[in-house]
Amino acid sequence: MAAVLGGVLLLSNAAWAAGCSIPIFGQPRQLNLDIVGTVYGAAIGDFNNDGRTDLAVTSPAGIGILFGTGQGGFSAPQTVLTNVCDTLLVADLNGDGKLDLLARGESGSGWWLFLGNGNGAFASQAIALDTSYLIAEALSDLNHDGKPDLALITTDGLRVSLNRGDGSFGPAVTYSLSPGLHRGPGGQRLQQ
Ligand SMILES: [Ca+2]
Ligand SMILES: [Ca+2]
Repeated sequence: MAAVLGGVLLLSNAAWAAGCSIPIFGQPRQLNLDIVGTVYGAAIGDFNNDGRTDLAVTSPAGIGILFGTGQGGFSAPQTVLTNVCDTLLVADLNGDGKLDLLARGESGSGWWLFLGNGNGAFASQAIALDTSYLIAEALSDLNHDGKPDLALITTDGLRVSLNRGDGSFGPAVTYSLSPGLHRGPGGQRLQQ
């Protein structure tokens, strides 16, 4: 498990007790990261394909990558994109074996697709996504075609956009949700 709070990374090892399917986390270990300003979002992945898990963070400086040392540490952040984003999702969106980033611009100012080149650098392109009334977002292969799709929880319901295979997404299909599943912007459950 990993979480970034301010410029501090909290790591905790997970273990499974015998016969138990719920992981047990050890005491968190704190790493001070050289990140200036507020961290808006973070995601993990091997962005330079060296077999070591790296950390991507978005802050007022843009998107930075902290390359994993493989021994629990990270390099100083390297700003690889100057786009200021408040949401960061990771998956190989175009199926080339290199991790890509999908990010929402600051305060909902559009979405960006950052295609990874496998050495920690990214090419950026703006993409159109209807993310109005957004509460939460996730990437997952929802139709079992091997391509990560985009699922958005909005106040209108579950909005699913299928990946075309090149990192772009088709038109959204909205599924209604039980009112009990709706949550407000602060995470609170809305009244039915
Ligand atoms: Ca790596
Ligand atoms: Ca890719």
